[in-house]
Amino acid sequence: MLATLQTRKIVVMKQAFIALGSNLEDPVLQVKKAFAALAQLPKTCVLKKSSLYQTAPIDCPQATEQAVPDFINAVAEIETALSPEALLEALHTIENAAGRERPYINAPRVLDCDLLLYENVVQNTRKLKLPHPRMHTRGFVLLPLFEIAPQLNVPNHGKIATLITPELSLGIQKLDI
Ligand code: PH2
Ligand code: MG
Ligand code: MG
Repeated sequence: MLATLQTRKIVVMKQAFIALGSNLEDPVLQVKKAFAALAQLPKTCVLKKSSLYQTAPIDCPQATEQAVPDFINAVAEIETALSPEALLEALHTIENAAGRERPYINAPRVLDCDLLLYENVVQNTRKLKLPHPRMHTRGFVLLPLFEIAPQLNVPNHGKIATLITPELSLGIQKLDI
């Protein structure tokens, strides 16, 4: 009988923050669908969702005469038992399911899901860099992140409140939806 007993499984949940962005094919809908897709991930719960923000494109080359459309950005706090690498893989799967194409760097996109932070992990591998290497310079990440985690410390960069400057907040509008 003893041989059939199972050992108890201990699941340790880790805190992570995900940035969402879209500037193609109904961006508001894309970001809302992405929140729902995060909630469907295995071993994962969505703890907080920021408001949606309309943001002017930053560092986006213009491939044609047409102006680059504004983005909708948001941030989610999740709790997950996935490893950072497994979570990253899952985020790519969500992007691909939304129809993400990558014709050139920072091209307009249906959906971008970036892993910003995973606990206080600092890592710099080819596959994954934590914290996200540009997050501390981007208002479209910092403002929604501050909304849901005002006390947050970004490893290597300090308190989120000190990272937000008036210049980084230009061209960003919180939406009432
Ligand atoms: N993402 C980028 C580059 N520029 N600009 C805005 N406003 N929002 C984004 O999500 C964004 C960007 C690369 O991922
Ligand atoms: Mg990105
Ligand atoms: Mg990305």
